Amino acid sequence: MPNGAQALMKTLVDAGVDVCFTNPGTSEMHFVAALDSEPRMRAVLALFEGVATGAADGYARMADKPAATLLHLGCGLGNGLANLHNARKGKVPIVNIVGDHATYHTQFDAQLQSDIETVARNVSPGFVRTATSTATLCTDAADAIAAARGAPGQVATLILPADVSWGEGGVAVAVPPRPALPPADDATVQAIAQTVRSGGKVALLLGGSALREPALLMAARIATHCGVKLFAEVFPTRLERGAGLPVVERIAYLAELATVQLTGFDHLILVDAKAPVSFFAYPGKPSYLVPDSCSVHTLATPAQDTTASLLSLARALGAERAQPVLQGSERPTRPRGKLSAEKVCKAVGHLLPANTIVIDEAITSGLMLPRFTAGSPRHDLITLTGGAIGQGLPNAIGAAIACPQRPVLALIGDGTSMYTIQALWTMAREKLNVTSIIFNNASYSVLNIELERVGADEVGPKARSQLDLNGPAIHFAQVAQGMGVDAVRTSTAEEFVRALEHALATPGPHLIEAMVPQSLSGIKRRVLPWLLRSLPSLPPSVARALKRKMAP
Ligand SMILES: Cc1ncc(C[n+]2csc(CCOP(=O)(O)OP(=O)(O)O)c2C)c(N)n1
Ligand SMILES: [Mg+2]
Repeated sequence: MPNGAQALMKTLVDAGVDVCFTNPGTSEMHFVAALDSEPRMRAVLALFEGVATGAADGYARMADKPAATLLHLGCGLGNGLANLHNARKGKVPIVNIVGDHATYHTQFDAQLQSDIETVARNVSPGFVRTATSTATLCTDAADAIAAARGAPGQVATLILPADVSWGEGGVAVAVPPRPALPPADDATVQAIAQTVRSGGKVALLLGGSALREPALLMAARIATHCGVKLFAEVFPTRLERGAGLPVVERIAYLAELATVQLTGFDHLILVDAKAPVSFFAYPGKPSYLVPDSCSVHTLATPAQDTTASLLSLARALGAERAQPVLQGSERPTRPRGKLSAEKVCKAVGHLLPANTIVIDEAITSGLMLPRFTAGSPRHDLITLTGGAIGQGLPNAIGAAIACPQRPVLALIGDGTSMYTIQALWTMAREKLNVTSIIFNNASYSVLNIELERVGADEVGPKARSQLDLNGPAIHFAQVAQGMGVDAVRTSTAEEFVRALEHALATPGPHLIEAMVPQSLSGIKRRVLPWLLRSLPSLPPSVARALKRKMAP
């Protein structure tokens, strides 16, 4: 008879959950031991829980099925919380397994005792369960797996007490296949078709699963046939883009620019997306970004089949056979001279291999990435869904494990990279085909902009130093080499291009440190708040042209 952990392992892999990102402790030792009882389970060690949870997130975004995590009690879960938060916002499925003290041990309030369920509820509102017996453990696990991959995907937390894990008499349980999602009902489709035909200016706002090829193609048919604009949510979980795919305009991060994009529309139709709101509140500025004169309609919720819903809408509009407009193939030229963030993005667009998984956590250094990669060969783009930085490097681990044949390119800010820099060690250990590009601008640059935007008028040296990474300066190539990753520091575009060519042609992980000035500094940074404030008073066409220039 297997013990609880062995039966749990079988339940997981039988349900297709065959990768586990771990950072274990004593309470998880029976789970760790059970890994060898199940050859189908791949176990990947992360040296910080934020790496394990972010890897599980990146894995599920690319594999379209959950991985498991293995975390150590409430404290380990707490360390992993930021990336579970990003997964929750991206509706990404994760089976989040958290070890706990033996059930009879909790009464003694030992050193690591804490309220795990309370920590978990923040990122796992739909499913938190503490297993209470070995006999029922796998039923709990099956429920967790079903919840994780439910409609929509979510983080499902299963708390695993040590004695439940080591107890004899575990019984593996089969998990039923994921039920098909329903499409939008006919009345909704007809009402929205009527709205589209009404003659007003209409936009579709696509999010979640609607940013994958089948839904995008259907939306693009509607767009061509009916003159409808296509927007994508600001931070997609996974966006399929590039040459041969439909073009969608992402809603801008800066609320002022998003307002420019949405001005003039009479109807906004949501497809697995939320009506746009400002990332933060700013004194005197609106939080809700949809203009008062624009009405919002929902074609499909995250719990519905977006492709089928768009197909129904296309049929209702006679658009299902329209030729969608697709992005043509075009690449920027090879950049030259002193390196800048813009030239890094240009080099990426110049060299991007087909089917690359691009992870954008470059913050201010990635502003030109969408423009320079728009016509590159088709690729997937993963973005920072929940705004909690430190997602990108861990995501790259998971994406590379989910798709071992595809190159993974992670573009990461220097400040951001330091949250989960240990991810590099796991990349080296697992020999993953990941190229990490770190933009070393020695600054939390974006926060300098935010400082001005929130209207903080007295900015002294103590405030400035909270946003400055220059003392001591970090040498990322050396940091990476210290963790076993092939790495190089580059200061010119020529060096960078050579390094990227080498990284893309050579298996295993690479890191390229790009020494760059801040993208928005000096006069540009000082003018920005003024420019943003003046946008509402400019003619819409001028405002739109400015938006395209600032955030293409
Ligand atoms: C978990 C978490 N902590 C802090 C922040 C606040 N924050 C947002 S961006 C940022 C700095 C990013 O710096 P960097 O990666 O160097 O990008 P840059 O601004 O220089 O382009 C910080 C600290 C956050 N978003 N998430
Ligand atoms: Mg920086």
